[in-house]
Amino acid sequence: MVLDTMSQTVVLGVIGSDAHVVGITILEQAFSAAGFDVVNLGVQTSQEEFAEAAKAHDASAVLVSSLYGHAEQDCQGFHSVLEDAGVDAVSYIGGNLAVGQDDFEQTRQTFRELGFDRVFDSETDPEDAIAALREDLQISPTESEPATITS
Ligand code: B12
Repeated sequence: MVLDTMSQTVVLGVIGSDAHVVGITILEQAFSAAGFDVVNLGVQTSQEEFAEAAKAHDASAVLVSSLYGHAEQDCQGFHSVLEDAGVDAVSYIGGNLAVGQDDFEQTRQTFRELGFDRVFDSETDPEDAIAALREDLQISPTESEPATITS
């Protein structure tokens, strides 16, 4: 089944004590422009706030951002919190996910094991994340040339 982007809600926020706001502001604009209904929870968002918002809005996707190097600690148990709240959504995480990020494949593996469906680095073009979400939600792309997905 091919779904309409307009019916899809994306919950977006910066997890933990992280206050970096520029990245999610860009993501909010990009996902909105692509036709998604975006709920931006802003910076310093707790796991419970993500779960409550995702449940309340019947979100199709939860997008977590983290820049300050504490993502792994902040995301411990996150998917249990989502599950306990009854959230059934695709989950992505992106940003500066580890201090240094010398080996991103290791970082990706770490966050996949924590339960995220896709893991994006700080060089990610928002259009790549949008293309990935369209693929995961089986939404037909509006562009004739889909972006290459590397996550
Ligand atoms: C501006 C900035 C700040 C500002 C933030 C202002 C604000 N309110 O936003 C201030 C000065 C407050 C700040 C503070 C700190 N910062 Co700072 N900051 C930066 C800086 C220079 C730019 C960040 C930025 O806005 N980039 C521009 C946006 C567009 O890019 P972005 O955030 O990366 O987001 C894009 C991608 O990452 C991706 N993305 C992000 N999230 C997600 C999520 C998903 C799902 C997807 C798909 C994609 C995605 O898409 C976004 C759009 O293209 C970076 C260095 C850098 N060049 O990145 C350091 C940096 C992030 N900061 C850093 C640090 C350490 C801190 C502090 C801990 C410093 C300190 N000791 O106090 C504090 C943390 C405070 C806090 N509680 O959060 C480190 C993090 C180190 C790490 N992770 O390894 C960095 C990398 C600097 C460095 N090289 O050391 N910082």
